[in-house]
Amino acid sequence: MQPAVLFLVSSIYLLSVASENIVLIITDDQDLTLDGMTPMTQTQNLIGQHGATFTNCFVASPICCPNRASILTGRYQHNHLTVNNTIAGGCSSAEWQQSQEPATFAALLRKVAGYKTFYAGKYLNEYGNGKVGGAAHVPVGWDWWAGLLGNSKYYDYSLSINGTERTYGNGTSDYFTDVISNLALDFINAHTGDQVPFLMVLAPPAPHAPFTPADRYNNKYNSTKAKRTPNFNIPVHQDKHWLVRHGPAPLPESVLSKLDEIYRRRWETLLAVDELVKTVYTSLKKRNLLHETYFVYTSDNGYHIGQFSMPMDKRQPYETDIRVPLLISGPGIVPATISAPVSSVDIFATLLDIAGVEYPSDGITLFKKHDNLPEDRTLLIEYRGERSKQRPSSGCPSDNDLNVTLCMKDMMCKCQDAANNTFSCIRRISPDFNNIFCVFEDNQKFIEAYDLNVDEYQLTNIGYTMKKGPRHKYRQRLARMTACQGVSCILAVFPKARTDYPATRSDYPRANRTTNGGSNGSRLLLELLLVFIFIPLAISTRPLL
Ligand SMILES: *[C@@H]1O[C@H](CO)[C@@H](O)[C@H](O)[C@H]1NC(C)=O
Ligand SMILES: *[C@@H]1O[C@H](CO)[C@@H](O)[C@H](O)[C@H]1NC(C)=O
Ligand SMILES: *[C@@H]1O[C@H](CO)[C@@H](O)[C@H](O)[C@H]1NC(C)=O
Ligand SMILES: *[C@@H]1O[C@H](CO)[C@@H](O)[C@H](O)[C@H]1NC(C)=O
Ligand SMILES: *[C@@H]1O[C@H](CO)[C@@H](O)[C@H](O)[C@H]1NC(C)=O
Ligand SMILES: *[C@@H]1O[C@H](CO)[C@@H](O)[C@H](O)[C@H]1NC(C)=O
Ligand SMILES: *[C@@H]1O[C@H](CO)[C@@H](O)[C@H](O)[C@H]1NC(C)=O
Ligand SMILES: *[C@@H]1O[C@H](CO)[C@@H](O)[C@H](O)[C@H]1NC(C)=O
Ligand SMILES: [Ca+2]
Repeated sequence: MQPAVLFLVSSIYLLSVASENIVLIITDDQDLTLDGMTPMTQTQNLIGQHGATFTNCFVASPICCPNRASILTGRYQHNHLTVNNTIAGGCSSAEWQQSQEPATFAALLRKVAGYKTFYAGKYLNEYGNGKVGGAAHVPVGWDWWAGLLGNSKYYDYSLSINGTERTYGNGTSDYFTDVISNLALDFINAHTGDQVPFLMVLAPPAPHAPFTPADRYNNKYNSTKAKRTPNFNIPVHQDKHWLVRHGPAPLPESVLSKLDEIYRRRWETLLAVDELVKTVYTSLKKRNLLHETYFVYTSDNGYHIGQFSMPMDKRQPYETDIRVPLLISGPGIVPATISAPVSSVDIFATLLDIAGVEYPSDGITLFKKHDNLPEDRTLLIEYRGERSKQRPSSGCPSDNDLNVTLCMKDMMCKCQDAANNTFSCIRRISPDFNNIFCVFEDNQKFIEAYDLNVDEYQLTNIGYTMKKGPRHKYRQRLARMTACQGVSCILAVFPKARTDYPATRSDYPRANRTTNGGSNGSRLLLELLLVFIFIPLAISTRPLL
């Protein structure tokens, strides 16, 4: 479905030369609900305790490439059109490179606010593929580029270093997280500090499969087991969609011990990330740059291990998979725990706001004033299930069905994904409400809905037991959100915000920033010709569910 497109000319106003640096750390598959932040003690000390800890941050899509695209562009999946982890699904595809990559936060910060930009780590899963430019393709907006070719690995991988492929082997010094740390130090040490601010993005592979800790952290969590949440390995869950119902439940002890091992190894991989954060923090401190640097720490998606007797993965609409950590520290941010609901699509506007740049997106800035973030917000979560690319040889009966994928013999042949594991959900959090409503695009048009105020572990699907009226309203709101663009992604379900959110983002009142240092704001006015797809949507003023 291709929406009608109206091209708007928009302006970007750079009101002051920003002086604040930005360090964004994006981990791979780090959950929040299964205590995925526990190993990050330094990170919690240095960033968390000095800044804002967001307790209700949700991904736009519980999968790597689509959500990384949402972080980079501030757009929901239906707007950036990266729908899965393959080139055909828009992951680092030619279309992405042409239409989305020129307007990532990096491209805008560099072009409009004069930032010097640095990227080291995993980018988009298909980045570096020969069909889409290989290692020679350096995405628009990056001055220093060290992007991983392909998906997360810890050893034996290649990076594109400023467009030239460099391979890394199996030696201790090749450990990817440590390589990122060293590249970051090179960049910081080369930074002269006197003129332009910098943006650093650090995207380590942890705690993604294959869960390889640095040698020095091997077995650090020997006695740690997968978290036994109340929904862990429960035997009956007939109210879930077909993929969760499929296969044996509960899982036998032999599988649980494998899950325990994966859980602890994930934590062990994170210890090197915690060290990376400390290393970067310390070196900025030595360079006397801390007081003018923002840190943002998040993950591209969450993770489940054993919930509802599913082995381990993301790709599901449950809290384990859709919640991610988010910490922000920096000048003017007072230590606080923020419960306002926020999304991965908000990171874009937040980073631009730090630099005083405005550009339309589906999210809102979190930087402005945490207290004033909407307390009542409905967020969108979209996921398109993948099929097998070729006939799998897992040895499971499902090998004949190309519509399912990621089936593992040593996990009782349970499959982690299927083409019809495709869903969209609205997740609402407000002082009164805490719920999710999902509709699957499968033969049953299956509905899952939970009232998390009374059912934190999503044990009871109320999708079919709620009254017809509320279900109809949920459906309408979901339909609006899955078609939203720009401000309508807020307006569609937050009518009171109508006056708060003007028609174009450039009308947005600028927030004042608290800064200690940096260069003076010489006033500049830059005009850019921007193309933005904008569709005004009917706004409901009906009371919300
Ligand atoms: C990458 O390019 C930047 C900017 O030109 C340069 O300063 C840096 O030294 C290069 N990095 C490497 C490892 O060659
Ligand atoms: C690293 O080890 C793997 C598995 O042993 C091997 O296939 C690969 O060739 C090695 N890579 C390098 C660069 O030596
Ligand atoms: C953890 O277990 C492994 C074997 O399973 C053992 O080699 C290692 O010494 C143990 N480490 C600690 C810290 O207990
Ligand atoms: C990814 O999405 C594209 C576009 O919808 C589709 O053609 C392709 O089959 C999907 N890939 C997988 C592995 O499901
Ligand atoms: C796979 O899904 C397609 C529709 O997406 C359907 O036409 C086909 O029959 C399915 N194949 C199997 C083996 O179920
Ligand atoms: C989803 O697809 C799988 C694999 O083709 C099929 O076995 C299953 O019946 C489908 N379920 C629904 C609810 O569409
Ligand atoms: C920012 O500061 C200026 C001057 O001090 C003031 O007029 C303006 O209202 C402030 N803006 C906000 C959003 O607080
Ligand atoms: C800022 O501007 C004032 C006057 O406009 C000047 O005195 C001061 O030195 C400037 N500070 C910096 C850091 O450039
Ligand atoms: Ca991921």
